[in-house]
Amino acid sequence: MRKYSLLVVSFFVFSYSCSRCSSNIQSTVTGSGGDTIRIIKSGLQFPWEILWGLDSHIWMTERGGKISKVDPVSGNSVFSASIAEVVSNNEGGLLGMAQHPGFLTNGLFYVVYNYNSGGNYREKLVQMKFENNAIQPVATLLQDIPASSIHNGSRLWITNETTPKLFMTTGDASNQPNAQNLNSVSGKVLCFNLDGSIPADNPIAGSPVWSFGHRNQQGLVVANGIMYASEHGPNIEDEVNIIEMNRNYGWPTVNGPCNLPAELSFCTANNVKEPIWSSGSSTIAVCGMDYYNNSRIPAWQNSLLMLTLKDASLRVLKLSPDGMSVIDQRTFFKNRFGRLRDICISPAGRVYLCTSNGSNGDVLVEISNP
Ligand SMILES: [Ca+2]
Ligand SMILES: [Ca+2]
Repeated sequence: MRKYSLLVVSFFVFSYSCSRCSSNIQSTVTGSGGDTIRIIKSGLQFPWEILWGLDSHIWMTERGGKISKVDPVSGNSVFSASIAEVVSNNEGGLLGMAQHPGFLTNGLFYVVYNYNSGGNYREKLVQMKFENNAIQPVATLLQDIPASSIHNGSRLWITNETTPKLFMTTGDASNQPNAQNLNSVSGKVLCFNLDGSIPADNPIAGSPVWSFGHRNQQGLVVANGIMYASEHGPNIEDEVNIIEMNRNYGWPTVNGPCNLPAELSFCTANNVKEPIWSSGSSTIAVCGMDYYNNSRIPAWQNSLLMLTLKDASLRVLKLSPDGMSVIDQRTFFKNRFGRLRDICISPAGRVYLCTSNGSNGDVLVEISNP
């Protein structure tokens, strides 16, 4: 395993372009504290999800079907297994993962993956159990979700509430009108109880649909009671949205803000919720996202950390004190590691990134501040 530390100050690339930010953008210098980076694991093949587990290990999915439990210090996989049913097809495969709040005692966790059913490519949400150093499926919460070689989402997030909810993003699976079809689970944010039942207060009785009009969301995080999702735009207007129950996010009619004549009428008629950030006239392919508020890297406090594939960078989106808008945007590590897929943060404030370059050359990177 390659292991090294480098001063990264010289690699920090700043960007102040922020078409959607307010005019009072702060522009203080970051990265002056001697942050270090360390490749903790290499030889990966399209890692898709990395999460900081309740057992203080990094749990990781790889798109081909592998789940690993990684020691964040040594980088060793202390457990790994593959889900045989997973069928990886371009953007499809084993995707998002989340741990049950009681994982340390019940071993339960959730995964989303693509599979073949009767000759059709599909997606399913499965509850699994980690026990006696093995994993096994416990329950299928939702299956036969339309899937495609592109636009399958999917991230999972479990809220920190008295009665936690499981949220899941789905892509439009190449069928754009489905994003506006409330009878379809494509192009949505879905909401479940942890046993897979439908919460009684979901907007449509008996349906997991929570919000709609989404294209392909591959980042999801809840912070300070606010749910944020990153969403790929077509060739313009990647988005970061605040997800609210029963709201329409516009796809496929609306890209980014409601600023074109055809969009304005649709937005008015459908009460479309506009993004709090969008990429404007090009795309950077926004993906995994987490919320940072640790004193280890003070300049990143109260920020969304969002990875990009095409732009091959980490975007630090500084939030307003109320969390409802983006007030500053900076770009780090551009082209240093290649395409970046997902991110997690340890309680000590270390940030972990995984790449999405393929050819068994993907890595897990630790960013810390000694
Ligand atoms: Ca939108
Ligand atoms: Ca627009």
